[in-house]
Amino acid sequence: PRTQTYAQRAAKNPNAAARALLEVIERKKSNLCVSVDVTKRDEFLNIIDTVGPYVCLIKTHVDIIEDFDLSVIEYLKELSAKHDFLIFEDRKFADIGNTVALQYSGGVHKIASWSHITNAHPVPGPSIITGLASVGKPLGRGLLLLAEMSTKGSLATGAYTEEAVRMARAHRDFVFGFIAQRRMDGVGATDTDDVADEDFLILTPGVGLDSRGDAMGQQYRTPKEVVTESGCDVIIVGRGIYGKGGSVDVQAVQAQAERYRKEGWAAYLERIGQAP
Ligand code: UP6
Repeated sequence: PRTQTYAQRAAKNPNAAARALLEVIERKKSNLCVSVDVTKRDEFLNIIDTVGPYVCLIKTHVDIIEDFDLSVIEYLKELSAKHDFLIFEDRKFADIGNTVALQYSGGVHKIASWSHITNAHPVPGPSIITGLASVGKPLGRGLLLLAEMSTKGSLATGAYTEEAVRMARAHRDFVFGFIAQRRMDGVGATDTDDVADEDFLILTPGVGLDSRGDAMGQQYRTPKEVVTESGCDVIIVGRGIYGKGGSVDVQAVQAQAERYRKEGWAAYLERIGQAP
């Protein structure tokens, strides 16, 4: 996968959500996912409408929106159709199967009904995948496991990361990739595992061009470090695009989105050995 094009990988991927993501990446020449971590619905929708043309994916934390109601989701879905991007609710599920199935399908947010992709911590073991798949698989959704984190002192390393990859390998009908900092092809595989045509997508947060971190343990790397050197597939950028939040300076946000899109795409072309 490291040296194949997104289009080549789309053609072979058995997971519908992964295929859809790879196809939109190729169509828009964008491996940029913007993480829209703001607390007011108007600002949330305004940023998404502004960055929409430049992204393959919008990542949300809907539970931080203060004035949330389901009309926010209706607008979000309209913007997804208007600008041609997928939606990823970064819910980081972490409970027993029965509870995560309820959290995924119900509550105020009804995540499964609108989010093409969501994610989970592997800490409870394989039952978390079974629980989420019972809701998401019939809807054609896809799941990412958090195999690593971008934060200083993260405990998701070594044997934990390897176990996460083994869990995913055993559930490739629903799990199509990882939140991680590097490629995971063949990680933790034994001699009997068939990993030859394994293609897990790697979506990577902790990306910034102007800063190496924040005051709360976040660590940033550049698109080149993430995509060219570590072989990741999608760069996830939040504050690097819209700063501290507040009022949205449309032109500045647009310029940052195009800047990160360009950097991410150039890093990919370099990785697959094509000159930009
Ligand atoms: N995120 C990380 N690191 C991880 C997993 N997820 O930063 O290992 C998420 C955060 C945030 C976004 O929850 O929404 O990615 C990063 O935002 P930033 O670019 O503003 O730091």
